[in-house]
Amino acid sequence: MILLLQAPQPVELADAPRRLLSLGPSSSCRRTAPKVPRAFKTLLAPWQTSPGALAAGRPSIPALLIHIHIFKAVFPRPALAGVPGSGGGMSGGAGPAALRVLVDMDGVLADFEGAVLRGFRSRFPGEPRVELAERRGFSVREQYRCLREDLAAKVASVYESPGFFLELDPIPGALEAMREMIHMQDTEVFICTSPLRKYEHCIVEKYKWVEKHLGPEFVERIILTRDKTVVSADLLFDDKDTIKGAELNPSWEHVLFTCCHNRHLQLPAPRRRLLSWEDDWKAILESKRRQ
Ligand code: T3P
Ligand code: MG
Repeated sequence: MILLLQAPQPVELADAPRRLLSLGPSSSCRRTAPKVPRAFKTLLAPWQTSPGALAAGRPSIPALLIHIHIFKAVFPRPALAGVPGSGGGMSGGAGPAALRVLVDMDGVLADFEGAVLRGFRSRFPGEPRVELAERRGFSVREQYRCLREDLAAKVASVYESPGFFLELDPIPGALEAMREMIHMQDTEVFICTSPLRKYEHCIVEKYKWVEKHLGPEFVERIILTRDKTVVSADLLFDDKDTIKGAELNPSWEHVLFTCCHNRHLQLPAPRRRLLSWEDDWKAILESKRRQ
């Protein structure tokens, strides 16, 4: 966390907690995080000094604008498992300046749609199906239901089968992009994915898929949740057009990853897309760093 504050003179990091409270009401203190936790104030309380006493005898120095990376000193982010100290995504300790990126799995890293169509065609060769060019809407099951009521259960049986998630093909360029992103300075990368309600095979196979295609280090970076809105990050690349959950104002910007079922949607400004992994995902990360 970065606290931007106006101080009467440079503040030593070791001295920062006392000074922070001694600045008094005339100091400007802008928080870049939504809330200063109660624990922070409690921790600082013993250092609190009367602003009047401190001000007495202090020469008048023009105010300086300073950044104090105070939470790095006071609340070091606990290191996650991974390569220690790299400063990049695997260390988990990239610091308060790190950009946190969530990358969805199905439709972004793994080709769910292609596998559903192939599986449906081989299992139900005589039945009508929805070609990828005709896919509309996130839910495969709902589109098959519109085609014919009983096809909903049939298509669901394809993606609920053992082996379905493990055998998904990687989306072109996804693995290379992830390997590059994870080594970027000041960048934390997580794979944020939802399990099916019928989760028996899906969950373990998602873990195995990540291990098989990206290696064990990335398994440490899996966030499995039915509600992505409660996960805190700067960016979320996801093919689902609308992501709702308990948090009405998620911290991340949702960048829509183009997939057969969402390519026809017109996004209202300022929403943006990543057209594929050939598209300029690095520019999106950089634009977010500048904000
Ligand atoms: P992810 O969050 O990685 O995109 O719903 C469970 C997972 O399966 C979720 O993975 C999305 C994917 N999925 C689809 O993409 N389309 C569907 O119609 C269904 C049922 C699931
Ligand atoms: Mg998805």
